Amino acid sequence: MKGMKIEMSENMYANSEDTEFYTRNHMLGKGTSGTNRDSKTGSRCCMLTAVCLGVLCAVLLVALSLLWFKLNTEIDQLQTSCEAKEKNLGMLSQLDGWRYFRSSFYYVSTEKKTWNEARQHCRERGADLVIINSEEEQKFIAENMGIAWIGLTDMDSEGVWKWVDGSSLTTGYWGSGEPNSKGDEDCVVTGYKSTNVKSWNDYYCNNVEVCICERKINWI
Ligand code: MAN
Ligand code: CA
Repeated sequence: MKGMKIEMSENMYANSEDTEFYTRNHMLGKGTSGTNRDSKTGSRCCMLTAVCLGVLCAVLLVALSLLWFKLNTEIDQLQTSCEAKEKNLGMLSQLDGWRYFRSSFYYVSTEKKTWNEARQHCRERGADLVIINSEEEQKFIAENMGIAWIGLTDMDSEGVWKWVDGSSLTTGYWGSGEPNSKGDEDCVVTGYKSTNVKSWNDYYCNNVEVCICERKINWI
């Protein structure tokens, strides 16, 4: 049907062109042969170009769809394999006392130590005192946790809280009324007074407490 329509309209177009050429050439006293044929060839050429472009578009569309499908499949596969790896890491870490959470291993010491000794204890295990970057992480470490040292101190400059990697504190989970140091409480514990998420207290660095060590995973 479509083919017929195209052919019909093409004939109509050709016919109207015939008439136009006939009239023009008749008035000029010329025949209708050469120029008319050129025009017909031109219009066929246009049509062919349009068809070619259409086919090209269709091919591109199919290629893009295939690429999109392939990419999505690969992303799905990667996600599944990452989830499986995370699960394995989680299971493995429980074996020797380390717990896994979002790209880090955590370990709670059994012995009580001063803040400096606690930091040393973590470093000897390829870790450092924990740095808390989110509420989720704070919730994770606060779970079933009493008082424990974390990697936060203002021992270099009173009131300027720094993590053990040198970064500044942005969000703190201080207990009510904390920090309240008068210059003598430069190290921070979590789990002070309550099991609430907001449970940090600035404390004497020479007090002896258990500590939470964190070892980040370098995926690269
Ligand atoms: C109270 C509070 C804390 C403080 C300790 C020191 O519990 O004032 O902020 O760190 O005493 O023992
Ligand atoms: Ca305090």
